[in-house]
Amino acid sequence: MKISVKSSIMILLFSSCILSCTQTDKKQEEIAMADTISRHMGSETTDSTQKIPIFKNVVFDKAKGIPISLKLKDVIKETIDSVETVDFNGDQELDYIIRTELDANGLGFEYWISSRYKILKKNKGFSDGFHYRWFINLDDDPEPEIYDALGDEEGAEYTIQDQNLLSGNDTVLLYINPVIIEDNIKYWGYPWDISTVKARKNRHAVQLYCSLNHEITREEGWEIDAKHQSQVPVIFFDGHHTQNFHPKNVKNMQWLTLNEIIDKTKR
Ligand SMILES: [Ca+2]
Ligand SMILES: [Ca+2]
Ligand SMILES: [Ca+2]
Repeated sequence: MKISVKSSIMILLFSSCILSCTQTDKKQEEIAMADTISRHMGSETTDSTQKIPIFKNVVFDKAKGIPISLKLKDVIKETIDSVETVDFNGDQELDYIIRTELDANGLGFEYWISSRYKILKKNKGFSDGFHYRWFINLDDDPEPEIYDALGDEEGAEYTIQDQNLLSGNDTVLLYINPVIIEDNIKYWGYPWDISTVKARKNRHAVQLYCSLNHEITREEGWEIDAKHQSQVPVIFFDGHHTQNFHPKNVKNMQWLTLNEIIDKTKR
């Protein structure tokens, strides 16, 4: 499962660019498709089968690169390297994630700024390895949770994180093993291969397609800080595999809410 990061970083940067351009279209398509399906199902089930739950696909939201505006230059005093926009606080208004230029030591900062130009988070910037992030609301609080894939040549951490926009600190809710299902075949879910998580929603809750029954072991010598978990569950994703790495014996696939998965995998 080791990743040759040096050779793949450039490809990553390039492909994440393409990804962010195609993401919105794809998302719209998926929402439209889900709408059609639920309308269709709705019309068939109005009278006799009210009890059948109607699920709608839920997809990731991803930050998109935009030009640096004068207003943002006014808010951030350091030199801005890049700006991305996404609704990270769940109020339906696009917010900003800004990266500053790296200093001589390869250090920079990342600012999370609301649509009303309030700084809600400040993180230290990373200068090597990879860091991917997607947004999806998985619980009762309005702000989306974050699926975060962070790694380097030693290994990677795949986590679902909760945002606290008052303190500006994100906390890890769950360490996961990402697995892509493509044409009924399972592949390791490298972050550059996934398009969205397999998630669905009825009126009450979002469920994730997952497995708590597998024999996946991670990179030798790579320890993740998952002491509060009895196991690292598999979460399934849509995507297109670029490497033929198949996870071991992933069985008993089921739909569970994030809180149910946390409950069933806690130590
Ligand atoms: Ca917002
Ligand atoms: Ca939430
Ligand atoms: Ca939350």
